[in-house]
Amino acid sequence: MTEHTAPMSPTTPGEFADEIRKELKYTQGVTAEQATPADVYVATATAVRKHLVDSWASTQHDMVAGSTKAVGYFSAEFLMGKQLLNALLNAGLSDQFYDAVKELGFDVQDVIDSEYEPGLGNGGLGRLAACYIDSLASKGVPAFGYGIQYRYGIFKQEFDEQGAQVERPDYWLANEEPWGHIDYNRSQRVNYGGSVVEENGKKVWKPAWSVRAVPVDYMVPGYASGRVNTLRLWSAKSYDEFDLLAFNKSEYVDAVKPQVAAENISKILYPEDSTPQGKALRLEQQYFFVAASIQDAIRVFYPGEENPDLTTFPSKICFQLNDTHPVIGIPELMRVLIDEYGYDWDTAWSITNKSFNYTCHTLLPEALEVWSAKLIGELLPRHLEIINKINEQFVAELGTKTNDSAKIDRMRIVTDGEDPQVHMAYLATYGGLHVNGVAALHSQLLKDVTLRDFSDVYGDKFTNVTNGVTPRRFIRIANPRLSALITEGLGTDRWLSDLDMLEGLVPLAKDDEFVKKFAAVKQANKVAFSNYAKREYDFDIDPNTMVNSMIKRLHEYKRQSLKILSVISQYADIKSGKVSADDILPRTVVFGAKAAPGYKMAKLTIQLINNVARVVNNDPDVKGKLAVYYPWNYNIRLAQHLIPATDLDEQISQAGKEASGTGNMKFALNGAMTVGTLDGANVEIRERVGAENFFLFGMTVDEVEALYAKGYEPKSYYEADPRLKQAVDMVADGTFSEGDKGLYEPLVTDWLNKDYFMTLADFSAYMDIQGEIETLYREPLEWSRKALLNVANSGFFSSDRAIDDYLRDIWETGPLGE
Ligand code: CJB
Repeated sequence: MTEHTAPMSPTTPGEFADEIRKELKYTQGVTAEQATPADVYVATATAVRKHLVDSWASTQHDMVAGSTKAVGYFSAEFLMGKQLLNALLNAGLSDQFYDAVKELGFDVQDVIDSEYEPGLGNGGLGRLAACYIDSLASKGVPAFGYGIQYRYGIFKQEFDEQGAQVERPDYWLANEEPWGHIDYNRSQRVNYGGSVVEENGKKVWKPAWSVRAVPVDYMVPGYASGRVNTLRLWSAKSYDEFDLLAFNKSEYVDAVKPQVAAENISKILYPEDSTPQGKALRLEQQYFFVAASIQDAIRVFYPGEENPDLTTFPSKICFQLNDTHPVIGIPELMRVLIDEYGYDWDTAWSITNKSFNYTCHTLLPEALEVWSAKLIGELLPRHLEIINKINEQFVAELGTKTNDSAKIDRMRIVTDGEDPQVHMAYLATYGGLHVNGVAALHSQLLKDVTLRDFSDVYGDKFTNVTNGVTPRRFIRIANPRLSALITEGLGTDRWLSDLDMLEGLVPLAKDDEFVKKFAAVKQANKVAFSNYAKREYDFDIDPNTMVNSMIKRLHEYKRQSLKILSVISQYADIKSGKVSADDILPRTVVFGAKAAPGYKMAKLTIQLINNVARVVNNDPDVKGKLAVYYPWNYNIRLAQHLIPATDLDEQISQAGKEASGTGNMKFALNGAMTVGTLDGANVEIRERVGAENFFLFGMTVDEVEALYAKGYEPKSYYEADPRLKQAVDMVADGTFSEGDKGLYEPLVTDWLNKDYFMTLADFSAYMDIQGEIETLYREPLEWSRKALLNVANSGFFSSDRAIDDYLRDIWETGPLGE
């Protein structure tokens, strides 16, 4: 497909209204008069799916019949966000929808709000997967997203009276879910446990129990490509529906036990982010979806064939491992090829090796998954044998490449010793063709530090693909005002599938009239966000203040504590009269973040932020000058509202810790200015938008390392900067805990004695740059000019570009029919 502009469907608003009426009547059994907005939402979803079905079918047909290699994106998380507006946009029905809903007598916003956001991911990694399948479809590349349809997504976050995070279950499937199609006819059997025996010289796995993996298919419509791919999320069902014998003995609970155990596999998303969770159930989940997906891919690409020639498999599909979670797929494909299709080891290895690639998303060595061999052996005994054999082959191969036995020892996939451990990142690196990091700096540090031994020996495997975000969701849908202005400035909307075209806005940054229009868009978005925050949270946000946002998971390395300490310092300065009223730039600081339920320091930071907000917002001395808000339950929907309204975003992680970040890209593309460290993709954003259009502060990776080496003493920074001392003292003295000096003691003790992520060391630099930020903000035209240049120069951060990189450097495939 070469056309770029999204085709408008020929369906008229009146016709679309009729289609919605029909769905109301025949699918939901209500008349338009009886219908609620939620009914209209479901009916619209059903109607729009019907517009996509033909393209879905032809895409699948062309994929199987043609010779273009497909991509299987294996990810334990897909954080899709709401589907309705995206599906309408890509079906060319957005305008018709607005008119049709009005014709039916409903409020469009009520209908949109009826959709419940699925939370099948934790954060950046899951959202990236969603952006990538959007871009794959928009480029017309045949692809599957493969993952799990968790029954409970990421927990719902609430705050209690004390400002502490409370987690509530997110039973998203309690509501009607019109997008997923459950396909019982294409289920797969996934086995677990048992033992391996030898029969006729062959290894045979005798599993102890099985689970039925049922696919739930979601259409992934491309923008302006005429293609619709599939997101296939597996749901676990029991084979043993009910044990009648046990039931007859009146042991009802025992009777449903096997069913409950099996269905538990897809019950809940682990709410951890960037931390390993050594839970058996997690390994069960990982194996569950990759085993089902591999069998599914063979079914799809060799339809009806009993003895397929699987040496052609790598030319049909390649699997991308989104972090280490799906790495068990490597021994699984080996097992399938050897045990089920009779290939010899070397042939199976050659097929497997070409079928996988691995994306690493972290720099924290402790966040790379390691499983005990014992656990793998209990759950997947045949896989443990295969992993051990891969390890033997690997160690032998290493012996031909280096004489450094200590290095070989460090690199072992399976460690020696009494309680051997399996390093999934090492297995992925050896078992696949390519390994990539997610930003230039990250990929470099992977090679130099985290996977250094591997890059020494297998340097050719290593590459970088800087992350990207989809401009359809994060500009067109989230920020219609800016989209319209961009289209006006460029004279076309083709930029939505060719984001480099944003560069055409660079000359317009010299045109004061255009810059003023751009500023007016931001102001209108701030008013809209203020209304949204009132409606949803009962917050009173003043849209005439600078909106300063920090939204991401709550993690020590991301340093929300740096931000809140600076807020406390500003508060103290305003309150004490140290800054005169004229010098105060009114600011609204907005946080959004969930903490892993077991992460104590992160949860205490949440409590601190909430209590700083309570004290600051209720203090008449700072009214109109400083306000802090923490909307709970941060999710994609909130991001879509807040990002377009933000003036200044915070990307302040310790250098060398954030692999990439993708929020930073969304903010730049929506015309926020960034204050940030030289970490992750910040480095590339700054390079592209220009150093003069980015507020840089803080230590570099090298400086951080040098300080660790020298011996870091946070207390010396506390003693040296009175602003910092005052802020820390206020946390310690009960100002934000109604006099309770014990509450934040763990935080204060950590800051002063350990502070692994060097919040205190970067504090002064962070405070100092605030002056620069405020000076610029007082010149609205200049601020907006720079913000516009951020938009104009951030086209590189489209997920379409990232997918181009993957296609060229890793997957070696492209759009269907080319
Ligand atoms: N990331 O969201 C997660 N979860 C993990 O378990 C590990 C990493 C994040 O992935 C994003 C997408 O690549 C990155 O932008 C982000 O830096 C990283 O923390």
